[in-house]
Amino acid sequence: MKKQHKFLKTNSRPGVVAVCLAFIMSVGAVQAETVSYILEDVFLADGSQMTGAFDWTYTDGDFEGGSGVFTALEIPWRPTGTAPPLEQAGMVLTIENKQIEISLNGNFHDYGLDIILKFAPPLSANQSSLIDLTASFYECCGNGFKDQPFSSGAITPVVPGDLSGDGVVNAADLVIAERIILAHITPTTLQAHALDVAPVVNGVSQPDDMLGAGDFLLLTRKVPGLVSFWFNKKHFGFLNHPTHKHSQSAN
Ligand SMILES: [Ca+2]
Ligand SMILES: [Ca+2]
Repeated sequence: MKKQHKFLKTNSRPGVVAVCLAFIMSVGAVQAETVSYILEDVFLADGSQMTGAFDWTYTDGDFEGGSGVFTALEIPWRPTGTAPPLEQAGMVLTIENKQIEISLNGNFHDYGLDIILKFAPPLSANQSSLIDLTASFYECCGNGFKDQPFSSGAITPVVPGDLSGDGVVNAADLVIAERIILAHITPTTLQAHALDVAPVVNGVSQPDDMLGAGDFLLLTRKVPGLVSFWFNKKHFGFLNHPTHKHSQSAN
């Protein structure tokens, strides 16, 4: 007991207390970071495409320990009306840094939905992870007719405004953006997500799944640093909306 008392006494020195307080304050200041990803060119062996996007939120220094939430998802061959909507309890949507699992809980077990997408390498904040085509599989629709492997795909981080895919946002991206908005070129899935930065509400980018003049104008202001915003993709409730539409609205 005498030793313990001495130990406590040592720790109660003002300097140590200050260090402890600083530590507590620094822990309290740990920031949550979010990276948005898309399912890029994820195709089944029969040629149908699975599309989706999710946010990965983690605390500084613990990327692997983050958690993911889908913001969009469309599962091929999934008949409407025979399974619970994706936002309901029947869906099991598990995103980890090495794999995604999509299945149904016991009440809907007969539907037979079971999808595993394994990544190699694990999620990265700035690089694509390829789908492991051997370890991933797709089972759907209860009768086995649609069960098949995946034939391609990657999990790719989206840098808002980076349409060229080089990780930085500059004039070269504006050139691409202009051509997309003028419908001179069709955006890739990655470009469609990266360009969808408007509208901005209270300083937070809230993509609306539409590409229009508002997105382009925001980008022209962001490139020279006139605006700063966070890319907090709003959660869409897992509606099937993988296709970005051109819009003439200000959004
Ligand atoms: Ca770029
Ligand atoms: Ca938009």
